Amino acid sequence: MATRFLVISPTSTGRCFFAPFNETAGGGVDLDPTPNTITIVVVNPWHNSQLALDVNGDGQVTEADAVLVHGLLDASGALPVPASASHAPPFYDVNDDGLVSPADEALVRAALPNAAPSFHLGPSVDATDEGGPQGIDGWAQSISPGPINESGQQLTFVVTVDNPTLFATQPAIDTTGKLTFTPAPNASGTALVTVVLHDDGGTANGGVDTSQPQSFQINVVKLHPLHNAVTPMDVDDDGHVVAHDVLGIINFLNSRGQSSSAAGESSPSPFYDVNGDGFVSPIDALTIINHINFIGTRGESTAPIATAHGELADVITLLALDPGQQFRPRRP
Ligand SMILES: [Ca+2]
Ligand SMILES: [Ca+2]
Ligand SMILES: [Ca+2]
Ligand SMILES: [Ca+2]
Repeated sequence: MATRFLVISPTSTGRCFFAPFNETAGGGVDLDPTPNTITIVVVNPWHNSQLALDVNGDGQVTEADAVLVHGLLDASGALPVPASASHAPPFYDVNDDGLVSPADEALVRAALPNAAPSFHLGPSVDATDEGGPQGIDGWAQSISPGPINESGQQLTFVVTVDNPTLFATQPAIDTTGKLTFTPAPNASGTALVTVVLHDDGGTANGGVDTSQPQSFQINVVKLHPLHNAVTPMDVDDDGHVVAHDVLGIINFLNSRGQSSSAAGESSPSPFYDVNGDGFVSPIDALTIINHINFIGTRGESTAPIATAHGELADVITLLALDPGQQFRPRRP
């Protein structure tokens, strides 16, 4: 129930008029000119005087009430309550100002509990262990904090991975939906990545600030099987480049042949393919030998040089004479 105060001055004829709510002045009712001030009580037919936020009159304040108001709004911004309106739902004019405007929708939405954010995942992703940092713009789509009145909420993707060893930098998704991660060199396998989206709208009054989880896969393929993508000459991946790394290659060649394809190897290590050409050959052994010799002559290495193992001289001599020759180095 709205109360309107209307000041009326008598006309020159001694008669005056007033206009009912939302009607054009002049079409009203004759009044006795004696009083010069009257109070007119007007009922706003599009205002729910019992529960102002309950637009559809069902006794509850829900998203449906906001949707009703939103559906009546247009580019004009504010629609006057029609004079012909009857006092029945929907009661669009929440703030009882005689207009249906975005302010009415905002009042309803402000009273609603926080709606869960939502998004759509992109497809599974393939990468190689040597691919370096990966970035896929717009990978997550339809990122929303909820209804339009929650557009100011801050969003955060929370990403968990069941196989974190596959990554040098763990997968992450920013608020634009860009997916980033860096595969770990030498890694291979599949990670199941689970994603939820949080907003900062809170959980008061039954609100929900977290989306349902969604999952996708990142498949990491080792680009060069049997090749150490981190330290190519460290065949056994023990952190040192020494004669034992050479011997690993020699033994592999003796058992498998002079030049063996690295493709199809089920085990990613030892890393016999030093030069990463897809084959294990005497060249791979020579690469390490030359390196050890070079470091040794420069006197720069404090690493355990191969000569300490006693086999290096044999390897150097035989491979230098004939890189294609088969031989079995002497065991200590
Ligand atoms: Ca209004
Ligand atoms: Ca929300
Ligand atoms: Ca090593
Ligand atoms: Ca090779």
